[in-house]
Amino acid sequence: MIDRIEEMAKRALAELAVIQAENLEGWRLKYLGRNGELNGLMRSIGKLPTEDRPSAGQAANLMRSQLETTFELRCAELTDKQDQESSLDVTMSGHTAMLGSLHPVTATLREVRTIFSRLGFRSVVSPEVEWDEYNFEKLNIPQDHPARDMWDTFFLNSDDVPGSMLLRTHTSPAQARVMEQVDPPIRVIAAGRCFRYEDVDASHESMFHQVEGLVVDENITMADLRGTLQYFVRSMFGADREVRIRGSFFPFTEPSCEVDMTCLFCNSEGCRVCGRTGWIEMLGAGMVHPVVLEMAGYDSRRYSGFAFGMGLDRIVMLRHGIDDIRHLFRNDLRFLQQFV
Ligand code: FA5
Repeated sequence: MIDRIEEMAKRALAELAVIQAENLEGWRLKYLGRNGELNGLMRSIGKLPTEDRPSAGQAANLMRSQLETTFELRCAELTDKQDQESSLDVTMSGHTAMLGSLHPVTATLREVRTIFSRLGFRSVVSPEVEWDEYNFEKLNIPQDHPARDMWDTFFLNSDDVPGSMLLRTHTSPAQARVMEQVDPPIRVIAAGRCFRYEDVDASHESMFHQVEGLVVDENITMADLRGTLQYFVRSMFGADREVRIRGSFFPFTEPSCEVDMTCLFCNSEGCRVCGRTGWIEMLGAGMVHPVVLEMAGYDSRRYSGFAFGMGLDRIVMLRHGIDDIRHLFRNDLRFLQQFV
């Protein structure tokens, strides 16, 4: 009997050594199952002479525990192998990566840059944290000028003069910075964040974006300003848009103007968006003030120029029919995913 048990165990272990994962359960039933070979042998121990039964029973129990242990080890080995192989399975479908997308303000800014680059405008950057000198003084807005009230902002304490550093209220300081670095001809745009102490509502934020434009050369006139902005408006909003120029005031341009375009929503019929006027305000602009040219070291009898500053967020709102500027900066994915 002991020989038969040993022969059976040898065969079982040899099969187990080369078995594939899908055959493990079959092997277990064949050798260790209720009706398996080992139980068959154990049942026949009862028919042995009494004196042979203990040694045969002992041998059978020893074999059962050896077969069970080896079976468990083999199961673990094959499962590990399967895991490793499956992690390298290049045919398995992967996890879908969450793709980000451009914020509507960034996407629109890229388009604005492309349109102006076609007219030969270079894009420059200018600091968001600015000196009072560039945000105001060099733009013909001295300390006590009432226009400062319109552009109140967040002041920072600098080491030298407390309050002389601030978060810029517009992108116009870029004008002074560019003019102090290069000689005409100049044709640049500068875009970025601006900050104001603001009564926030659907069209006013305390942080918003502007795009500044500056052209300085000999013989630049209002006609160049109008032609440039008309080209921009029609490229951005369609060839049928008209542009209107209204007189206005900015301390750093003379003459100054506001530029409107025909309302997109009602085709100039008059609606809620355009306040029933048929026109939508786009930006502030004007001819660079001779005082500003002189402060930059230019001869204002030789050079003239125009500048404009438009609210980028308002352009985004017009393009996408967004009725509240605050949606743009709340980082609500339900809003942002509409622009993917
Ligand atoms: C200016 O900031 C001037 N620097 C523009 C300029 C540049 C004039 C060059 C002449 C020459 P104003 O404060 O009007 O102007 O702002 C220009 C545009 O910025 C506005 O038409 C509007 O579209 C946008 N804007 C102003 N304040 C806010 C605000 N709180 N939230 C969102 N957009 C704003």
